[in-house]
Amino acid sequence: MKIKVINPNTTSSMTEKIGAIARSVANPETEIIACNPNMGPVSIEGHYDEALSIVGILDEIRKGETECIDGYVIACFGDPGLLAARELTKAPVIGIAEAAMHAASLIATSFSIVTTLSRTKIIARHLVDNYGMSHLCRQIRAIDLPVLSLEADSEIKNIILEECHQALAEDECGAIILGCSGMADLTTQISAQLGIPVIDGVSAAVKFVEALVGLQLSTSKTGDLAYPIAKPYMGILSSFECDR
Ligand code: 2AL
Repeated sequence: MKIKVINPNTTSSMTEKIGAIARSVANPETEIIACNPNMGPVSIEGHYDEALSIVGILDEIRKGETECIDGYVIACFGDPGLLAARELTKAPVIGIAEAAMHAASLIATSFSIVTTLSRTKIIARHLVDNYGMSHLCRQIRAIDLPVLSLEADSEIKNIILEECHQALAEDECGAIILGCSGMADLTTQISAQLGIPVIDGVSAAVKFVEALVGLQLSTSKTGDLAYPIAKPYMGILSSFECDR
């Protein structure tokens, strides 16, 4: 099985980290293809970044359809472009926020999210509400450091760990979700120190894709997730025209 893990930002060091985590949890016979678009923001930290990252994500899904990909992971905690991506393919497409929240809901009756900048908390809140997880989500916390500091600053691990300790002490949460794909490599260490489940959405999404493919379940092409309606696309988006 081939799973394409798309880091929607254009920072290749993050893509490599995400790919390594995905490979570490994937079944031995699963091939992980980690990639990032060649256009778009270096990190996704707001609605504008998200909106413009989606074009690159959809381009990677479109290419994936010629690469015999069995399933896709969108590895940004805002799950940008998730439903649009599902329109382009029959293969399962899983966002890391939805994967993390669904995984948390199966092993705990409450969770808190620890993310990067405060301004991204509203994006996580919208997703929590959209996914019907409001009754489980105790708190959305931010370390107030940018996404790319996760690449540059080794001290940041301690800041995230401290925020997770506070979540455990103050939120009455049964699990913690790390709300950025750049934190994917920290779950084991933080979970061991806190003694509660700490969930990384990249790993959860890979395992959900494997499960869905194993169950021979594909994205429904009935209704709103049907392939996009063929029509002209103008200007710089003309190559995104769908002709099915
Ligand atoms: C993210 C993420 O997962 N990747 C990125 O560039 N921005 N989301 C976040 N809340 O930090």
